[in-house]
Amino acid sequence: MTASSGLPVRVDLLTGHFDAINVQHKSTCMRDLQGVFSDDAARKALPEDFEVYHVEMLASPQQEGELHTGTTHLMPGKVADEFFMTRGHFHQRREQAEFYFGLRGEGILLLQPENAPAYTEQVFAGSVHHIPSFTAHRLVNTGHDVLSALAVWPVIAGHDYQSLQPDGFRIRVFDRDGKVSLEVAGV
Ligand code: M6P
Ligand code: ZN
Repeated sequence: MTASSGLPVRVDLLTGHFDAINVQHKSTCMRDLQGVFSDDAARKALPEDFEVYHVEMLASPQQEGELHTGTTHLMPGKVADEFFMTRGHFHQRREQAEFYFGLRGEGILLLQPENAPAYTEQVFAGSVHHIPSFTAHRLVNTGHDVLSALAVWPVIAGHDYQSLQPDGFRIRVFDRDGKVSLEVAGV
């Protein structure tokens, strides 16, 4: 792969870190995740500047037909008994799909189609995930180490966080006495 600068780009497949110029970074801290975890009081009690995850992205041409490439690094940890997770989103352009590739750590990908029950896939080094169109997606770190996953998605896809409110994803992932427990929200 070649950056638009003409310089070569390298990704460390053990970590997902890019070695390229113009890598963009987006950090998501505890303060940014209001209403995401089932126990928001427990979230508020944690340090607000704790970085729950960050995304590093290659620079992509911003035009229809092009693709974004990025790696999400999600820390291990819990808010009360609920494992750390990304905010999760539908694509604004619902018909646009995405691929995730697990690189390190252990986790779960939550997938929630618009008009069908939610389901999950195990994420691990080497796992491959097709996120279909019309399907919201969220990463959950159920392990003790950083969970990193490479993602590729259309630049026109966009993020729609609002449509998951107020109920969020219908599956939540908890640590119950040391066991990973998938629980249907609101039951
Ligand atoms: C992946 C991609 C990005 C997304 C990021 C963090 O890298 O799906 O589009 O932004 O994960 O997820 P979220 O936007 O839900 O916080
Ligand atoms: Zn997406």
